[in-house]
Amino acid sequence: MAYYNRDNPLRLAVVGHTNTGKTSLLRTLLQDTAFGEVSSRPSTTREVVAAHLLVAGEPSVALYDTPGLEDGLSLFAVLNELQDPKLRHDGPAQIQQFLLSDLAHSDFEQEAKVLRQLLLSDAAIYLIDARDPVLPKHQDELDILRRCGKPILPVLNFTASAEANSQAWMDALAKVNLHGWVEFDTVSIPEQGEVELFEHLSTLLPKARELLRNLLTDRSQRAVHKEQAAKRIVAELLLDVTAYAVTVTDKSEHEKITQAMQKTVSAREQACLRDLLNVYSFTNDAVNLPEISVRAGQWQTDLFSSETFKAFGVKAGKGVAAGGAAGASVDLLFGGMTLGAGTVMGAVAGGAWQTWQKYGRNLKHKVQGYYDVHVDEAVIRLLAARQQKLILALNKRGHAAIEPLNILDSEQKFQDPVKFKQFFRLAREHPQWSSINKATFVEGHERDECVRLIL
Ligand SMILES: Nc1nc2c(ncn2[C@@H]2O[C@H](COP(=O)(O)OP(=O)(O)OP(=O)(O)O)[C@@H](O)[C@H]2O)c(=O)[nH]1
Ligand SMILES: [Mg+2]
Repeated sequence: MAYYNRDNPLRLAVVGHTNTGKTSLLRTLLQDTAFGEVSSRPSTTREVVAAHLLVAGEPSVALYDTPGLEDGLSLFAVLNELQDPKLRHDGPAQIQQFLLSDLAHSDFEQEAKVLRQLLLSDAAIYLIDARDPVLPKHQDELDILRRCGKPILPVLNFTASAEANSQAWMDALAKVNLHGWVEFDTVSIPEQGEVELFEHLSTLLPKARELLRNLLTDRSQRAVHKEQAAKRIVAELLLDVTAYAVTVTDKSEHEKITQAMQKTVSAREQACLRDLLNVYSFTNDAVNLPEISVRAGQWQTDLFSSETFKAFGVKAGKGVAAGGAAGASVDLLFGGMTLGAGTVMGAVAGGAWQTWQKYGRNLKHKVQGYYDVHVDEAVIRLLAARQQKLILALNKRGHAAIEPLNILDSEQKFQDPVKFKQFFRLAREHPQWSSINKATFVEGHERDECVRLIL
């Protein structure tokens, strides 16, 4: 039986001067953007609030958010005044004595809540705003907390700031024999930040070693699952958009249709964003996603390139040669010339059945004067790049962050998903795999295989 469990959770009090980011740290550890109230005003948290971290589904670690300490100097003086000489070497008894005094229910009510909770906890996580200079009020505060006789793990917050005085704080901590600390910016977590935090705690709390090891394993497994879920969401987006096809039957409608497709694709990307935010437990306002300019391309040039003609064993006649002339061939067929139909049908009869199957839908349309409009390949690459960037940013984002993320739509530095080409070709050939085309949407094993190509 593990020492700590749901009936006897490991109790960690998060304490420190006011406005140092205690509630923010809880939000980050709990991965809950809604926990407590975070504000740049001092004394935001007024009561002790508990929340639990799950280990194997059990709430085995209790975190206590506490009100900020404000007046360390006065409290230090009061404690020394109250001090019974017999209790000189008994810090916890001194604190108990203070908690029984009237002052603990009047002038120092907030401080009393913190100390009461710390006496009931197994350890303290002591939050420091590393931008603060080390002042006597902080040192007195730390002295008071140490009297509770609990292990203290200092966490230097705001370390990403240019004004951080991390070294001064480390020196001050060393002077009171606190030689271990963690640098942990609660808004943008350094990689391994959480791991370091819990590993340091386990050196301070030998009985909690097994629990904290399990907690870390749990959290890293959950991170892997999240990433897998996120990749799947993105792959579904890419398949939906790549396979998305709208048939144009009247050329004058082309512009209107492509504009409507742009809107549809943007909405589809927004839905993907919502799903991703949900996987990472962020709210919808966490990310600003600038509209992507979704150009809708066409197949016709591909389809009626001299290459395609070659594939059909059709000899492109005059005006249907390579390069720029491909356009001419389109017009030729578009005009409803029987030449196109006849030639193509002839090719089919001539044994190009597989090729017909591959391009059949579009050729048939084309012959009838229809064509399919698809979203440009460049747009699909851009969508892929944006989602990759977004996932990287969400992985790093702490749940205490308040500023929305800005995802720029630059394509640079990002690689296509592996097997993108294969995926792209396959998706284009199967408009029925796009869930955007609701009327024709077909799920199944083959579609799933296609999604897997880019996971
Ligand atoms: N840039 C940055 N801002 C942070 C960080 N941690 C907290 N903040 C901000 O600092 C302010 C105070 O954060 P809180 O979490 O409310 O601090 P607290 O210690 O709980 O404050 P009280 O409850 O008033 O004692 C808020 O504006 C936070 O957004 C951090 O790591 N980096
Ligand atoms: Mg708070």
